[in-house]
Amino acid sequence: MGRDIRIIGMPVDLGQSKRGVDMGPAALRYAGLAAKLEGLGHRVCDSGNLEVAVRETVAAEAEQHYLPSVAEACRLTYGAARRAVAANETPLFLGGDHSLAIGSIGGVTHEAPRGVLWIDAHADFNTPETTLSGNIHGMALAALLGEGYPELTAIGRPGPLLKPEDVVLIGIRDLDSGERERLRASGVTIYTMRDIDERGIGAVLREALDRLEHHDSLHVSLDMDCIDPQDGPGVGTPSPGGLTCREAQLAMEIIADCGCCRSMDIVEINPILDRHNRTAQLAAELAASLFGKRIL
Ligand code: Z70
Ligand code: MN
Ligand code: MN
Ligand code: MN
Repeated sequence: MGRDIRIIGMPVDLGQSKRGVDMGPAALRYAGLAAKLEGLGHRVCDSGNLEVAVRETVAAEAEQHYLPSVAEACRLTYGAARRAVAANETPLFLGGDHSLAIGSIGGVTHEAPRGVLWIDAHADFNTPETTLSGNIHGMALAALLGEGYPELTAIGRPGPLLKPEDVVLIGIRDLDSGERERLRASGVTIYTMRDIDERGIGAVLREALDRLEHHDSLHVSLDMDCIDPQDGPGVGTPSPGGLTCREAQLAMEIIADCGCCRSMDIVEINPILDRHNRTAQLAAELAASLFGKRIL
């Protein structure tokens, strides 16, 4: 039985510094995302893009790293996520930078918790105290766990939107020093690139899913900088030593086998830095694998 997939674009680029991430939703649409999912038997409905301030119109927020506008974008995303889940749809959020996940994950967990697979080179676990860049996309997961700017932790509902036992990080290889200390103390499960190199992506993914077994729904938050820059050059913060496209495909196929992924983010694609849209094309193929595409 196919799913009702709801595509929701959120072209926020204010959570980071490089220009071009706002073009991510278009790049994913041009890569044929909806047709690929329809080809698998799903019904796909595209809501277009949610509105977010254009950087040039909120220059006065620059010194606060655009916190008011990022928070507003997350509130809109939260509402759209909540409505999709209430309509029994599977929302697919197209970023934009990873700050949008405060809204998407907050909204999809409004009625009931779900497990989160956060696949990223980074942990996005900074707070205003530990950040070196000031960029809010590097604080998104910390905010979901209730730590950081009150403007971000108050979105949607009071209290932490996730518990540490609801979250598994995969693909991690680039942490700031204060962020590393916070992450170690947090109780979230972390699989670094070392774990993947030593044990293989298949074993790591199966154990990650076991860790989230107490949830019957999962959210996959896919930061495309998890991919090695050789295979996915079109991201704002490329980090060497990442997942190959084959490892990422296998990860998606193993998650698909569990049948419990009910929402997804695809974030951080920067078409200006990409080559012939290949990072968006890979992301669209990964989404297809996550939602049931099989080789045989
Ligand atoms: C760094 C920071 C980051 C994504 C880069 C990088 C964070 N730790 N997150 N790309 N998605 O600025 O906080
Ligand atoms: Mn990220
Ligand atoms: Mn990242
Ligand atoms: Mn739980």
